[in-house]
Amino acid sequence: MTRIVDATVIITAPGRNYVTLKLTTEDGVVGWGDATLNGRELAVAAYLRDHLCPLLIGRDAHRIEDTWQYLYKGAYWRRGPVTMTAIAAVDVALWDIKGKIAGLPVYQLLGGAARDGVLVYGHASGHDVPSMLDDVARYLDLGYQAVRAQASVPGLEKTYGIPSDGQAVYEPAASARPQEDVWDTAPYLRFAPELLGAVRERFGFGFHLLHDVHHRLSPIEAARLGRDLEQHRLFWMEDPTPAEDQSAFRLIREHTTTPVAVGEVFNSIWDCQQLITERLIDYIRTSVSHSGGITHLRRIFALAELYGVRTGSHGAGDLSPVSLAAALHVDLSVPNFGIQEYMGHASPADEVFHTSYTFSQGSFHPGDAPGLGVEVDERAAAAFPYEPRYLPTNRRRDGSVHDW
Ligand code: KDG
Ligand code: MG
Repeated sequence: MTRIVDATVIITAPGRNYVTLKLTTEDGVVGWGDATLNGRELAVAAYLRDHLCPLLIGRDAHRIEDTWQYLYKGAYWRRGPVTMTAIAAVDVALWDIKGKIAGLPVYQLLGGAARDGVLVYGHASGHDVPSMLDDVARYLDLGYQAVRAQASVPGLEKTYGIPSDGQAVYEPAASARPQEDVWDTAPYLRFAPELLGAVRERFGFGFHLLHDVHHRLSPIEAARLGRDLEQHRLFWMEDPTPAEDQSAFRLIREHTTTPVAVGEVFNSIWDCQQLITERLIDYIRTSVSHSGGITHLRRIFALAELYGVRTGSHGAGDLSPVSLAAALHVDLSVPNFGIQEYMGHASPADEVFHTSYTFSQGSFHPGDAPGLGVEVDERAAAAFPYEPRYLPTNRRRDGSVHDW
């Protein structure tokens, strides 16, 4: 028995907002969990502070599965991003503690390394095709073997996912309300095949090419896009349609062999059960921090393995370095690993989060420090206070709200 004696929530904004859970045992062992939910950070912080932290005091830090079941089943209200991000933070912090007590990196507790490294994809983008191509070249020069390509859609004033000039990452500006962007599907559907074709024309087929649709299409539009992209041999077409409509993917599947990846907005195995068991997708993008932690993510990945679906976890900059480290430990150990997203973090983040993962030739390794291999500098964190920031909202040209 190793009792938890303290549970503290830290909110900090080194480049963007992050919520971090710190659990401390009676022996002074500290575990960290990421509780960041982009644009809804304070809701998870309150869920933890008001409802979960008091329940954790006095519990045995070693009983990870029991704590997961207790927080999930015991609440009566199940699932949803706020609940599952809060449970995830607890779960990941407990795995960190278990690893530190055992003197082993978390991946060793998960069965050990099933591969030498974790293939990642980087985010190339540009305001037009030539600048996007230069960005793809930059990633290939850095040794990446997989690159996601996005570019501003001609005719639209703003396109999500394209950083301002000179910025490495795209982050929402501090603001009390979400910015509102105009979205128009027709020019996007004309432009996307041209954009991805330009990448293949200049760089060939010797690396993995990915593209994110951000849930913007109807099923038949997605089917058409998938067909138009087949010649460019994508690694995946991500989030073609709003993800909660699982049966919609059947229609996409019937029309195209372009592989499909979905799941960054999912929070539980129930959200992707049909997609996996009916083999409607190729990659499941659930993440450690938004899908109930290591304990639940492993369950999703095990179900996916039965149906030949591979993993491709979300890893945007709004998932903190604690999340990325936890993801790398899982990725290294699961048999059906596919790829891991790596967007990186804005530079002040490394003042707060001290990491031990390493990058080489397009792959990451989580390192061999006991636990996750990430420590949080609370004094540095205090220098970056929270500011409200939101993902943008989309409206069609007629003013109506469009899907994300
Ligand atoms: O919080 C949402 C972002 O992480 C998301 O929009 C980024 O789509 C994204 C991706 O694939 O990283
Ligand atoms: Mg995405």
